[in-house]
Amino acid sequence: MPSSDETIRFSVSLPKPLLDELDARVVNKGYASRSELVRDLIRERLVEDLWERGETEVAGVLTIVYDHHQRELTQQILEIQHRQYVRVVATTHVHMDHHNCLETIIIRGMPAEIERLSLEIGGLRGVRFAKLTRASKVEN
Ligand code: NI
Repeated sequence: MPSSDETIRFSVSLPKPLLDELDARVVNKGYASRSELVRDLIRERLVEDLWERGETEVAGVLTIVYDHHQRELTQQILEIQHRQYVRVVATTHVHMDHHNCLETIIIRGMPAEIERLSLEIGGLRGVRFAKLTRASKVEN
């Protein structure tokens, strides 16, 4: 019986063009091996599936760039963050120039709630960029 963290080697059959794509990615992204890349792809997919199923608490990082001169925008962003259905764990604020602020907001909660909060903040007038990075703990 293999232990749970044991690495098991198995072979995969791929059409040649797909393998070429894989190898090109290994080189371009600086992976040490095909295995390393395939492991990352599988983990990425597992995290995506967790978000899609929506049954487990996950974490996300919302990155926004906004114009802090836009009236009441900063206040609106703060008020949305203070709601109870998700937990804002941390925020980092960088004053980029005279107009623009960049903020990263780390959020924990159920996927749908994090998505909702991100859409709400991203849709505020004066928010010029909003991107949610979907993350989760990965067991293996
Ligand atoms: Ni600022």
